[in-house]
Amino acid sequence: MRSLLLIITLLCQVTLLSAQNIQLQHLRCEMLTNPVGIDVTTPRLSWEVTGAQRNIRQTAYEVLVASTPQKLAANEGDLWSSGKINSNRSVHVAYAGKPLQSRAACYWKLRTWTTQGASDWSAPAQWSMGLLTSQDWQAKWIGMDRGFPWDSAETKFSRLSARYFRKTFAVKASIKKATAYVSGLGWYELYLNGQRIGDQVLAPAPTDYRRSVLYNTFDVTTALQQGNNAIGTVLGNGRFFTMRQAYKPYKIRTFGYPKVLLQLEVEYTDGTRQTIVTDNSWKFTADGPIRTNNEYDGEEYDATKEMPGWSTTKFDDSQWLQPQLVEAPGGQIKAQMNERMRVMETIRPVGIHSLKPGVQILDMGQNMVGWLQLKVKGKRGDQVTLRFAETLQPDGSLYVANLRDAKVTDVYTLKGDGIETWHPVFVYHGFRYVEITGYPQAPSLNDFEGQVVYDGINTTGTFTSSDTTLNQIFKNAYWGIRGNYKGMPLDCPQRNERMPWLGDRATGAYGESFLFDNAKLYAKWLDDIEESQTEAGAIPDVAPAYWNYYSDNVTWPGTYILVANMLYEQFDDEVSIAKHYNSMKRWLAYMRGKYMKDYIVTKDKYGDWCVPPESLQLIHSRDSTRTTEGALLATAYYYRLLSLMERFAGILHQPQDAKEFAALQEKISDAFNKKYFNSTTAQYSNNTVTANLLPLYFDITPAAKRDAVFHNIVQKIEQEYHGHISTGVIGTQWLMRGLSRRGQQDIAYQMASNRDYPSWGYMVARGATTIWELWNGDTANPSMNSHNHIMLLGDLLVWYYEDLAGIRSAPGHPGFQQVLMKPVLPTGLQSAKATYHTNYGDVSSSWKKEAGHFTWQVHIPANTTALVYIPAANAAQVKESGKAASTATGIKWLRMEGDRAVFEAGSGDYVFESVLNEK
Ligand code: RAM
Repeated sequence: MRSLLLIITLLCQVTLLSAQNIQLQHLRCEMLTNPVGIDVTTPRLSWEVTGAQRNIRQTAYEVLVASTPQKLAANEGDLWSSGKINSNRSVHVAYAGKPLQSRAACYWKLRTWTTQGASDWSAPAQWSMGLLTSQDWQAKWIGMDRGFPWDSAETKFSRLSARYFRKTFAVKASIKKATAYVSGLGWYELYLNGQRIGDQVLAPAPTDYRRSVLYNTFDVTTALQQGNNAIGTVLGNGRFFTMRQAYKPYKIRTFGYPKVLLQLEVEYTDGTRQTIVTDNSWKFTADGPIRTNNEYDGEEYDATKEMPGWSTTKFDDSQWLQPQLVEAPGGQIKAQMNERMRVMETIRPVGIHSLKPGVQILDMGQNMVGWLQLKVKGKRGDQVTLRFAETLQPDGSLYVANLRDAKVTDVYTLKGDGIETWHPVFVYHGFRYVEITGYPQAPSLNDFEGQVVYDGINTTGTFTSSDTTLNQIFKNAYWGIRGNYKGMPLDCPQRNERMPWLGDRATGAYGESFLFDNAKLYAKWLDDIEESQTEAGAIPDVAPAYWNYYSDNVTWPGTYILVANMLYEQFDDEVSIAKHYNSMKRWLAYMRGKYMKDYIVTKDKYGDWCVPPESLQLIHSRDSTRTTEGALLATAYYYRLLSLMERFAGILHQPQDAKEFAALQEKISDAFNKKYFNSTTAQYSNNTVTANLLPLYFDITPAAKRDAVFHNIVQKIEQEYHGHISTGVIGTQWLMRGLSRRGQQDIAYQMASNRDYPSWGYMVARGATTIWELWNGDTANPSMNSHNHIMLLGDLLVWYYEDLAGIRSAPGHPGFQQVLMKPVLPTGLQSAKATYHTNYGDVSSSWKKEAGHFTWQVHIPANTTALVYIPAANAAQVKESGKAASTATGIKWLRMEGDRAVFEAGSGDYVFESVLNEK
């Protein structure tokens, strides 16, 4: 009896101990933390299991979803009670409860069982449903389809004044919940009783408004007051009113004058409801402080025109107009499922100098994207003018030639009321320097703050190494990538372009996914791309197609398929593949029907865009030995895309399609080799690195010839380019992996760490703090020379993580459920350290080489395993935490593979050591 008691006590202790040690974190619904107003009816739930022990694997879970927090607390999952499910799945578990209705609030939690004990119930998380059908909307679109005398409404540089709307209404006591659903186009700000609602800026995310219009949802329960209330909204142009560029109507899409749709729903404790909607009972003015606004040209704010209290009940709106009921923009109204933009960071300027009396130049120390906030004191009517640029001219003035005709000018007119603090709201600039004119006193650094604006997504990756050039390139990439996220991935943030070009992100999106949790942004972008598809099946080069570029090439539109593959590999997102599969197939068929001749795709547009030119002044090379034939690029890419489609067909259980894609690949590779391959010299076409690399990397090259083709690539780089890059936007997407994974990591490292032309390090040596559009960005023609583009990165960031740090999702285990940890160790690089937050938690890898000794600290998140490749002559050389690795817990010796000892490791922290046999 006593021993039984003892056993029971012991068991309790063990369970208790386990319960404390296994924890659940980062509960997410549709990859978002506590999202409000979603419109996915089968949302996918994910969580992270953590614990200090090694080798934690989830064996089962139980999810509860309740309609109230009280029910959840009482363990009553009235919406869904999954029961104990034996499964190791902790990412994208599809909701399988009662059908979810519009407006439903869902509170959820879960517990898990693992190989190392069970968890307690997690802390609760929540999501809410948005308005799922068009019948849920009673609101009407309102606006004013004309300009005002002070607007330059339809000129080349038209900047409308912002439009203000307001309405007062009364509510009863005992509000249970109030929710606002709003779409204000191009961009809106929302106010209730004088208080700004939410921290989003430049919302909603842009779309082709003829196809989709996104709305945002806010819980405004606490912003309402008993009795009278006032609601207000301000509209800016954004991408909706783009008359500014309407001098090229064949090229640029504009959608009309700004308009808003807003619905505020109040739910009382007694079960009754009240709905306040936009209609012609609202009041309207365009005569407020924001005199002009435009994404490209800037914002002008006149504080003397402020309307104190304009979104409160006390305001007298008798002078305001009645808005018009206007036509709906046409697109389907949908919840914005990607993160809203916010001010994500603030930075202080590092220097200021006077250019001439009354004009100063401010240096932010970093090429950034967002706006400048200023603090200023002066007389009513004083005007401060701000102009922005990425670089300076030799005389210290702004260099604006590369902005083309974007005016990038903000103007603030003072009201003369003590210290005034201001920043614009309907614009962003890409800049490092600001020219300040008319500042009333001598400005000091403390008067300014740079506010960095981009999508509110988490930074997920860090990287440092013993090489300062690599580290600075990484930093430049980090600033460039985030600055160009604007609800869609832009090419650049500063000149009169700012377009979501597909080709720039083909492999870029993949590299970026190691630094940023960009899953939702890119899932949204795939929707944009699908919406831009023509009846016939064409996909444009820019999507949303604000620029009407349907040039029918393969390499730019092919990003559609490459990005879907990235979402699958990095985030285990099958839904995007399923959603877009038919459109992708349709596009490939369209291209085949129109442009494939004898299994060669004949049409191309941009070539291997931006190969390093032979002269420091040229934008594009004129030397035909540097450029690669368009049809070769198109056909090789088409082949690659087919192999991804074959894979997608497998995932979606479409064996017939898979067979057809495979058969077509075979025909194409035969034709390709016949047309471009010289088997005697083992060269493709004119023997550029790109021409040889694509067929080699894509497995078009006959197996027996691969070494010889690779040898040609290496020779070309070493002998003709002396260890420098010679590929453009296309070739560079495969270059660093292509070299490293065939044993030439030293050449890859040399390219990555060079500081002379052409290289990423050359940009660093010239003081760049972002990545340039051109390899010779400091000397080339300004007509196409942004200093904040990310397309030249190619696969560099993928290489940083997968190859240098050795953090890669193991093939066949999408989304990092198994991590392949196989760092390459280039001669001369002494250490590398990276962390990457996967859907399971942090993976980290930190290795160093010291006098023939290799030390490697690794962290593997719970519910994953890793294949760990340790450099060693044999397994016996490998130690873990000071002891023979073969005796360590959590790891299993698998085999020797070349100069690596391969172990399988469960989750946990490890310190591996071994002896290095460096040449
Ligand atoms: C430029 C863009 C973009 C590129 C196209 C082809 O205008 O900046 O980066 O994709 O050209």
